[in-house]
Amino acid sequence: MKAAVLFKPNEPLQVLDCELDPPKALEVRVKMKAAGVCQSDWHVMNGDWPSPMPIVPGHEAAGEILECGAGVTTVKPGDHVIFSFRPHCGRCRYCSQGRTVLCIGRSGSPPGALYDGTLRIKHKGQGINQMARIGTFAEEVVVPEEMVVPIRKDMPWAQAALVGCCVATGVGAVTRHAKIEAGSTVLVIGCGGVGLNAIQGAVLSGAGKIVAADILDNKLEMARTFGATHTINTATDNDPVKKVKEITGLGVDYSFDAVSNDRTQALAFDALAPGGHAVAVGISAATVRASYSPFMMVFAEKTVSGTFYGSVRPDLDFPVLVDHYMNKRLNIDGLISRTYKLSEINDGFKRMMAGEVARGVVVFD
Ligand code: CXF
Ligand code: ZN
Repeated sequence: MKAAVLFKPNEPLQVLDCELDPPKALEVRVKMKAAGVCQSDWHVMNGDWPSPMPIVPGHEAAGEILECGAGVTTVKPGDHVIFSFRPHCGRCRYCSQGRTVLCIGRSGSPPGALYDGTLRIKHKGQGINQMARIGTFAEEVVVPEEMVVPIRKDMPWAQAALVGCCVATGVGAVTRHAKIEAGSTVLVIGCGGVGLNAIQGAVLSGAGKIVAADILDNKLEMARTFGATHTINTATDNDPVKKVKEITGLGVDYSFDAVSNDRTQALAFDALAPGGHAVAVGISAATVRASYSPFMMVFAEKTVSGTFYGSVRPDLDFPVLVDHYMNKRLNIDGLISRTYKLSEINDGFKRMMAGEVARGVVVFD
């Protein structure tokens, strides 16, 4: 089978013929059907996030179960699944609380390998890691059973793939993490895959004004089609906080930062109304620091929090998000700006970094 392999940060991916070892107990072999191209893959590829090498990047995908190892009970060959990039043991204190994205039960195992520490993808005998233990830019993968969520079979593949990262993260940030009230005013910073989904999460929750901020006009136009009522280009507007207050009066009740650098975090905080809540959603490079005014946190009772994976519980939330799409309550078609073959993967990253696409998706035969 073919897989796109990164041997060193800042090198292009190489699409190579690889071997795949069969699933062991509690593992499944999955045929990849569609895989989204996400900024997080780029963080691995450019060395922002230290990762074991060589590695197959990719973590947002859907596929079909081909084979189940001993003891697998939740899926069977032929099932359609969406990958969940967070393992959850079901037993640790966080899983017990229902906060499965914080699971610590698997933290002893290496990040790019199966739980027993072995690598299943090989190229000429050399073991290849799988990003987030998935590695979606491969025709087939072996992953732990708990990292796939079965879904209805009438869900189209490319749309299903996006549920696994940007849809879950953006919608979940609003509906599962912040749990905004109907009528709330909302600011969303960064209108890529995650930000557009935060906007539609706000629409689903009955938000009032939804202000979208980005540095690119094409992204802001897209934000309008996803439900933003107002837009701010922060590259050309020299006082976006003032603009948010002109639109909303006091500032927003909730801000969602899909970028999470020092400047966007400052905007997320400063644009809040008294009592407001700023949520960091996007994952920055590990070195980024941000600063807030503790004075305002106290006197204006502002809250700052972070959400990982939109605080979703994949087994519960993915099938619901899929139903929302099938019932036309979520727009996923509009996120898919381009599709690629696996052989075009490097072009997919180039276009993402040029800001040309909301999401590019690799579609497999
Ligand atoms: C990332 C987080 C770290 C593992 C891979 C996915 N999240 C979203 O893109
Ligand atoms: Zn992602």
